[in-house]
Amino acid sequence: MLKALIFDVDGTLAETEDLHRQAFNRAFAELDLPWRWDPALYADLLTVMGGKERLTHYIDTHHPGEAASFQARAPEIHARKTIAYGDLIAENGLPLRPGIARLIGEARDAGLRLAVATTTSRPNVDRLLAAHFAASDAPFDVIAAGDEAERKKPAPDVFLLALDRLGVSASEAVAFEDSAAGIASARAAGLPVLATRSRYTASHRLDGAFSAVSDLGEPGHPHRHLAGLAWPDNVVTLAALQDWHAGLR
Ligand code: XBP
Ligand code: MG
Repeated sequence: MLKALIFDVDGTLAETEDLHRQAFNRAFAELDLPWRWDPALYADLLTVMGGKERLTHYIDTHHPGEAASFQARAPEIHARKTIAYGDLIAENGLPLRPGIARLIGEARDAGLRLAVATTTSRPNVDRLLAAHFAASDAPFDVIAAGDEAERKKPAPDVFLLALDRLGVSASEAVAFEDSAAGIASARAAGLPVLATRSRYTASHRLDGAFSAVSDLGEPGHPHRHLAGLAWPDNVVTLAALQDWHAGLR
């Protein structure tokens, strides 16, 4: 029986990655670092999951001669980036992706448990959710984020942590992801994965997902089906998810 839905955050709940990019650039400017990540460079850097890890990868690959001094500052730069991200979320009122609020509501009405399993830092999750849900109506029973998991995606750690905290098995849940690394992480945790491709994962292979779509869709605003299982009226509903999941046994 389907007991829980587990959502990735960046690129899945909302198209947040470009705000992360802008937050890095804002932190670089505030710290007088002559660096600027344009969308093309950021898309390349996104192969490294985790903002701290992404920053140190950038320093090692783009500023090897000064790596020692800059690496020492990486925690400070990333902390400043996280503050900038929170400001950008407040400034931009970033919408949730199509179908996210609807499916979350359907799941809650049906008594399913909801979790987040993300590589991003916990403050970033809190700020995004606070922009869309009242504190008294927070939808997620479990949030597994950032450095709580020993290894970043594509390791399964953060999804295993979410399952443990939910108290359900992988066979009782479905994961939602937007990236190749996220799909690999959820699959390594034994979870079936529904992939909703995002702007920064346009070139990603979504192999491993049992269904890949442009987004969850809304009544009257059908998604584009990309691969795998197709959905009635091109809208992912809880009822359709439950029907598919019941057929797995
Ligand atoms: C996406 C990530 C994160 C964000 C940046 O996480 O890889 O690193 O890009 O956030 P997910 P931080 O898709 O798993 O939500 O700087 O806080 O890492
Ligand atoms: Mg993601």
